[in-house]
Amino acid sequence: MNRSLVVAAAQLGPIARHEPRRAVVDRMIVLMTEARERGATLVVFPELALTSFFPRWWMEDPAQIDAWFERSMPSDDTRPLFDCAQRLGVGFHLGYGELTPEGRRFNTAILVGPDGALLGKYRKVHLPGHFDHEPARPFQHLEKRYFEKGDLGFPVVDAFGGRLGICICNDRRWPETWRMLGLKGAELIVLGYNTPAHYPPAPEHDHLQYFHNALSLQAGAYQNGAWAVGVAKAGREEGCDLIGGSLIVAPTGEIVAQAASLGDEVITARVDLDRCSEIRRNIFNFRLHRQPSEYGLLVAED
Ligand code: CDT
Repeated sequence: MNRSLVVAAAQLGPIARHEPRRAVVDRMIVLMTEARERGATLVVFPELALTSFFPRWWMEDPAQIDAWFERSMPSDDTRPLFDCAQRLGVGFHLGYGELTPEGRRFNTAILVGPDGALLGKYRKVHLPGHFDHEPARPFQHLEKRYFEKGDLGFPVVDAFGGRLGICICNDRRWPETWRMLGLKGAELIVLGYNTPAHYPPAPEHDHLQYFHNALSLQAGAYQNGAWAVGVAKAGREEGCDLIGGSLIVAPTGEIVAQAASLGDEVITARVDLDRCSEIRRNIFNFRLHRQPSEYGLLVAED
């Protein structure tokens, strides 16, 4: 059985604070169409892809906060993206702010099949930033205020001829994320990110922001023998620079495709899922070489 597919990373450039979702969806449809023309059957969009990266703003009014979230998926605004995917016969990954019927807020990503079916959902576990207003910062990073920690664990989904895993942005920096997905057999791990180029608590690392992104994806992919696709929301968004450089990484840790702009851009790569075994049968043969009896501290609470 041929287990290869063309995967697209559909990077989005900046989204203005008052840009309507429908306008963003139109941009996404253009990218999805180009991806399909280039042979893709899976298109990966960024984290919180439908809006500006709102955790940069302090907000107190619950109604104002809720306005950044989706109460249903698809919605009137997002249905054209689902319709386009079905028409083109492509699946996609989409990150968005989820408001549940119980009023809970999550930083969520879904995987949708070429027939429009919801294949999987993930809610971000590692929420970076801070809870309180910190006016000394040039911009806020209030994910801890606006989102609850995800409650779905690290699910994997059997789809597209293989096993897929999802994580979101800051999750990619944590080896535990990758290993959880790797232990579950994920062969293709998709993720979106919004990463400011300036990190106010440690500005001496600003020049390393892109390096740390690539480092995390390359190490995570290699150490678990999985393909990885990381997709940026990029460019100067409401005065805040976000790194770009969306990338597709092979199980060997090699970058096989990389975005060159800070705007809307599609990159593609042919992903042969059988290549995961190059790593998993050898250097990272978990069954043969892992030593879990020595790793207890990794799951200790303190
Ligand atoms: N969206 C997101 O998780 N961004 C963080 C920014 C750094 S922490 C303030 C990231 O890990 O890229």
